[in-house]
Amino acid sequence: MKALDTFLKNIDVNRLKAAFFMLLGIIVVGGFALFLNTYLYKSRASEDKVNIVIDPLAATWAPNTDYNVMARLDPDSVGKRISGFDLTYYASDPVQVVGVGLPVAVGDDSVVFTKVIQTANRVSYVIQGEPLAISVSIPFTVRGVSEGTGMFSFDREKSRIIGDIPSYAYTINGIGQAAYTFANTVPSPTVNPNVTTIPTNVPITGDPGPSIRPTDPPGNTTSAPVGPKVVETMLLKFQGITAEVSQKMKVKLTAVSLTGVKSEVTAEFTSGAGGVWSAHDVVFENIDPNERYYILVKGEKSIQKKVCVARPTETAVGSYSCSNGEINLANESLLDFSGIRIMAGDLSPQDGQVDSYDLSFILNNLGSTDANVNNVGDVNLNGRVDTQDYSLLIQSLTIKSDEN
Ligand SMILES: [Ca+2]
Ligand SMILES: [Ca+2]
Repeated sequence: MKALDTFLKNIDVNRLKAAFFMLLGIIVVGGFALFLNTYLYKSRASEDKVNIVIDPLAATWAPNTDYNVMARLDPDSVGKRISGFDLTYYASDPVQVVGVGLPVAVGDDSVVFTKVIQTANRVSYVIQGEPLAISVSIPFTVRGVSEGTGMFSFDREKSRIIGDIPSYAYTINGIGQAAYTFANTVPSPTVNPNVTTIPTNVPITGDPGPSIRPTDPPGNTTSAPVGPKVVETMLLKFQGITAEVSQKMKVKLTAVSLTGVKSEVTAEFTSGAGGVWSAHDVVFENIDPNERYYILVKGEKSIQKKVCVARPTETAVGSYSCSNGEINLANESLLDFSGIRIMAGDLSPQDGQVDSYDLSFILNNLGSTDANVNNVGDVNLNGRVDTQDYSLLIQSLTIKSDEN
């Protein structure tokens, strides 16, 4: 009798336990699934892809200083939109991510983002209602805590980018991996083996030239002749081109003096490592050694950029701008403009503007790999006209016109 009683009691307890765990399971799984479905999880196979583009992909910077880096979420197909994202990122020593700013919808500032999660290596935002974003830029602040080279990128498995319907996550296609070098003395590029350095044990003698000798009587400054100036090396970087490509690019260069005298030359640039383009022995005619110049740079698919110093830099892509030329062109053998970007957008035939012609050329030729079409519309030189080219033009709409 007692044995039977114990047996029944055990059944009751086991039943209760089973019921409790079943209920708990329903609550946990149901609640978690609802959260994941709404924000994070892929509940059905998604053919559509998004690229995570990091800009810049490579840079050499001073340690212990904050630098801005943009991560852009770009759907790979036209008409696809983003309603939220959950990104897990990582950085390796000495790179540290010290901040994540408010995301912006590229080309549409009416989109409102709400933060869901932010931890040490994870950030998640959803969009409040409509409109949704075509492409999202997220500003990260990085710094190097010591000298050395480190990586910054995103975890494909843990990151989610949500489409225009809840529970519809994109397949994350390409993820850029950035490599940042931090050095106390940034070395000058060694692209030209012909440049010889002066041995340190030989004192520099001789006349440094009248233009940098303020004590000269005024009459002497006219002795330096106006004539051609050969710049041994010029370096450029173009927005959206972050690696070496097997192409050359014709670039129009105009040196403009403070009195408005112009010297124009078209130079052919060759692509190199890290997206740095170089040209050698560029000849500017009629350069006055007593003048200061700025240089206008216009690529085959670019908006014209005005550069006032021989080695300009910028922290955000496209942010460099200047007014007065400070380049003593006659004295410069290296014009290193690779610290800034020449922005894309004015396609052939060029009219000095990023306008509906340029945008519609890309939209009308999306997916094309035809050589003639690519010559006009493949802005990032990846071999086809695609949404990345479109995004690059959208970014340039804030600049819109050639600088002069
Ligand atoms: Ca145009
Ligand atoms: Ca392209």
